[in-house]
Amino acid sequence: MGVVNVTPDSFSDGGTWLDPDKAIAHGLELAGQGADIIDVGGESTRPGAERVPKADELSRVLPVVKALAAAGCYVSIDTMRAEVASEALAAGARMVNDVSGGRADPDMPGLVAAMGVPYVVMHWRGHSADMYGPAVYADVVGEVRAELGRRVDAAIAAGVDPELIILDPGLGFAKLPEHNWKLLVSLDRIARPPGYDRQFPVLVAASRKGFLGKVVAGPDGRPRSFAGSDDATIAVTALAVAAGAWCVRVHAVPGNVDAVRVATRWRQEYLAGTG
Ligand code: PMM
Repeated sequence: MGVVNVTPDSFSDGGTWLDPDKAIAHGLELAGQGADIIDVGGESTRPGAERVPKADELSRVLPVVKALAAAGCYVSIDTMRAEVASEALAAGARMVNDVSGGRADPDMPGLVAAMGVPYVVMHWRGHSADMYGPAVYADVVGEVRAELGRRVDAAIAAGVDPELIILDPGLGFAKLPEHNWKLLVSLDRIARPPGYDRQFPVLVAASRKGFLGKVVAGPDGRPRSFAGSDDATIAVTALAVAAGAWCVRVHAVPGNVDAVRVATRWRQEYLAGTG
């Protein structure tokens, strides 16, 4: 999944793709580089971000979704608002990526159910204005699983087909670096919330996030720049896919496509060997 943030203020690429023509060209470039899904978003969720008015979000994403869908891209709409999701689906998007997992807008699960599209349900504890206040866990993996499980219950109760639900641990959203790493090494547990016998597909969105920049900090201890974290992102992609992740959401596609291919082959052999 390649990211097209049509925002002035996303943490790693804010402002770069705000112009619709540039955003469309970028989405086409990511698709040409091998992204199977193009995720278009019009509201930044960087720490401290305030909400964007719905009209602004719509005017940012709709022309981009429409053009990319018309060009044959499989487009995902990254939004917490049911009305934005609805209009984006009408404009040709085929999947909904809701970082609030249905919590920000109670109409979202019903809309997704009515449209019958894949639904990314991310773990979330509140809006980005206070990103780290709720980052308090006694057992981060257990709590994220339980809270995701309740979002899955709510989605299914609203009529969403369980086959279309994708889970996301929400790296960086109410998570400190140590929480992100614990979740990354527990993807198999994230895939199976309490009370469910099935494995849901898992999406991992570590790309360029600050916890990666810290691990590859320079000798002076300064975290790597956002774009300077792209190789670290590729490393996470390989590890996450080898551990069973279904999808990775990334800003720079080419190296990640190779990592997905290598890790998929690795996992195939691993699964064959372990019966
Ligand atoms: N992170 C961001 C935006 N959208 N969607 C999902 N499903 N999971 C995420 O972790 C996620 C997301 C924020 O990062 P960005 O500014 O790079 O888009």
